[in-house]
Amino acid sequence: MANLEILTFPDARLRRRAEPVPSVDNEVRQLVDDMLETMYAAPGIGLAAIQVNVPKRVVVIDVSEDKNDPLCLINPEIVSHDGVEEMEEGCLSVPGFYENVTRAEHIKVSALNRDGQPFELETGGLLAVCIQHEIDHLDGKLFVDHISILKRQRIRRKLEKERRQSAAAAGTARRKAI
Ligand code: QAP
Ligand code: CO
Repeated sequence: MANLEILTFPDARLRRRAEPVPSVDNEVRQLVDDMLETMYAAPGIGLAAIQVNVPKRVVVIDVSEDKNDPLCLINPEIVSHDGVEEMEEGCLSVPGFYENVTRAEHIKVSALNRDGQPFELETGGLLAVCIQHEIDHLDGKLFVDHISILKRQRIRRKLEKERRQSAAAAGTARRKAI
């Protein structure tokens, strides 16, 4: 198991389209386990492989209260959807920022599980929102693409500034250590 590094907006690698998984082998299962460990450690409720710099169509989610109900979706597809719902979303790749996003209220999704078996899931509420958010990641989309350009720019500038400051602090720490 490994706690993987999570890419943060506006990293260009988050904008790639992830490739379908041709077969669910041990390497994919290892990735799923590492992603679950990374998500639980963060802590978060959902993570897509592209966020840990692996451009494959793999998603892990756990919206349970006790964090004991992991869900793995490989090559997920929305089969049908209905209704409209607005919910406040965050993202491990956009740390510290939360905005309202409008999405489908109910969805039916098909995917492969960790054993490579196909399944379908009909759901609503937070789980439905989370699945849509994670499938967006697989197509290089982030929740900030659903908000105004002004808000998105504000978030991008703040995260770029934080990144510069932490890079500068790391440089100082390194020079002190030498
Ligand atoms: C996606 O997001 C999601 O800013 C999963 O500082 C979120 O797990 C879908 C997190 C909400 C629907 C609703 C975010 C952790 C976790 C942060 C997450 C942060 C620490 C986000
Ligand atoms: Co996200």
